[in-house]
Amino acid sequence: MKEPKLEAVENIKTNSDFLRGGIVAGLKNQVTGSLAEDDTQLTKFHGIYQQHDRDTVVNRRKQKLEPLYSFMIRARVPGGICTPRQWLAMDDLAVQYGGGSIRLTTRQAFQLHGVIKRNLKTTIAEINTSLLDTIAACGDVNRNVMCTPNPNLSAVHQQAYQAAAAISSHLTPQTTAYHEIWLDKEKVAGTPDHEPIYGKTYLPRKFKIAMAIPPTNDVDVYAHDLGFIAIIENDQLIGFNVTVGGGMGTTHGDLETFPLLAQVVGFCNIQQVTEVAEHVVKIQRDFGCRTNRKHARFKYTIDDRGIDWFKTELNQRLGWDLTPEKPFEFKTTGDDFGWSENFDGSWNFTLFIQNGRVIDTDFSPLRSALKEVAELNVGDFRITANQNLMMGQLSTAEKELVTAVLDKYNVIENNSRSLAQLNGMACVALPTCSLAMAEAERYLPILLNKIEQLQIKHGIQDRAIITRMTGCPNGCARPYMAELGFVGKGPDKYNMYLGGEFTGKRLNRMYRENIDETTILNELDALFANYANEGLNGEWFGDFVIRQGYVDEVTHGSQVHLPIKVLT
Ligand code: SRM
Ligand code: SF4
Repeated sequence: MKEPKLEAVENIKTNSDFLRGGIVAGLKNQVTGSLAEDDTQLTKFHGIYQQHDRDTVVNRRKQKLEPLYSFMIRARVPGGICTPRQWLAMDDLAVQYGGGSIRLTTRQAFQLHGVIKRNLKTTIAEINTSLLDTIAACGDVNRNVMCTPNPNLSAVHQQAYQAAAAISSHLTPQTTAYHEIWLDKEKVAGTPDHEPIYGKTYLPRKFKIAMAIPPTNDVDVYAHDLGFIAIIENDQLIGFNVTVGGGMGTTHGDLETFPLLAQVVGFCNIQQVTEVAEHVVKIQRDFGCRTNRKHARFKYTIDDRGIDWFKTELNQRLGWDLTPEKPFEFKTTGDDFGWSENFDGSWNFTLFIQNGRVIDTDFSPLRSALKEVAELNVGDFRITANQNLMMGQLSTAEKELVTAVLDKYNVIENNSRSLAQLNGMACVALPTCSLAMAEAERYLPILLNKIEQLQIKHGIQDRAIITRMTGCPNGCARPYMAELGFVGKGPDKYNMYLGGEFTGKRLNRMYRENIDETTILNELDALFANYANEGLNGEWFGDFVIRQGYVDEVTHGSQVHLPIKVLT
């Protein structure tokens, strides 16, 4: 039988000389604001996406101009924690090169948008000067390792965070290409590149790891290729339950693609975490599909071969067995806003940042406020997996200083938004994302205001409903985990999903396809009326819609896009 053809990206990686390709020459080419197609695949491994402004593309075409190319840079922040000085560095770069805006991502990282080619190298170099980096923020490698950022249980958090940082550093590509291209480091003659974990074709697809600290599942651990759930006994971290095989990305109309929830496969102790991560990654390197990128995520490797195959393979490679999983309980996926006190008497303040966009507007000088907080140089900054920001580890005196700045700029008001807004999350989508089919970041706040009005109408404004929107089915705001999900289908049209679980344990299911705002609001009006009348005390919306039969519970991700049960 003829061997299936490898995906083109596989050849690009193989022939790239460990991720160098023609990037250096492309950066020097001043004729175009873009890079060569093959190189745009490679720059992803360096944390850079070529984009163009989709708002202006038609007009520029009429003027016979090439699209307005620029680059999105993603900086890795393991566990989402950075210093005030690093925040200031990102702020400065955002003002100089990134249109005055910093984007906090759903994976606790920074993104700068709109960086033009001639500023790319300087921006990357300056990010590195601040001791952050961008390598492996994107590409077919392990990405930013997430970790619940809340330091309430300080000792446990510190250990879990250290484990997340250790995994991140252990799985970082070893090629020196990044340092040569962006930091002008000389390649040492006679030392060939070597990728001990990835090999020269890296992974078949992106790979994502999260560490959750119960009772908070803010990182949506079940949406990840590999997850670690901290097991705490007598206030001590004793190790982690290991989860594998989660992921969100799908393609409209292609039922071979679907989101999947990760499954728990056992328990390991703290010292074993990095070893487990390495072997899981190597299993995906060796068995992941390289002939179809739509089938190349680890979730399909596991789904195709079965969880028992995976456990045997992992235990064999480790040379020891994971022990049985230990009990734990998640209570929420959300953030606790406002001040909270740590067990050692220090303080954290969590600020709602709408869809992670840090920018000064006529209504709110948010960027300036956070810059001034960073200039105090106290505590640390923690990006949450819900795109919000925590200012952590502040003494009582520092708490007063931070409060004064937040008050001065009136941004503390952010936290008084409605529950609808506070529990909403949207991906970037238009105008920068080349894959967006509909608005998300720019539209969700508008829709949520209307949803809030419906909640008020039915007297359920005190019920938190996890609502997420993405501009396409790739799932960047993890919409298939939401109690109420919207996925862009075309301009102003969305598929609507119902029935995710408040603590992130269940996928939702498509309820209506390709609907506009009026239909969305009509549907919700009826649903909310029923929820107000028939909802049980304390019953989450996602549980209610399943109990009431609006959608059947999803037991395998392949059902997410199947027609719902027909209502009588
Ligand atoms: Fe994502 C691609 C933005 C989290 C699944 N994602 C993209 C790109 C780079 C579009 C592209 O390939 O050209 C988007 C850039 C938009 C822009 O203009 O900034 C993009 N993804 C984002 C961010 C910024 C969304 C946000 O609003 O915060 C998140 C950055 C995370 C980070 O810091 O690393 C982001 N993306 C996610 C998540 C959520 C997560 O990881 O927890 C997912 C779903 C989980 C998963 O991976 O299964 C996700 N992004 C995707 C996919 C679908 C992958 C798949 O398995 O099919 C794509 C498309 C692709 O890879 O081909 C994609
Ligand atoms: Fe772009 Fe789609 Fe991701 Fe949104 S979900 S950022 S539209 S790739």
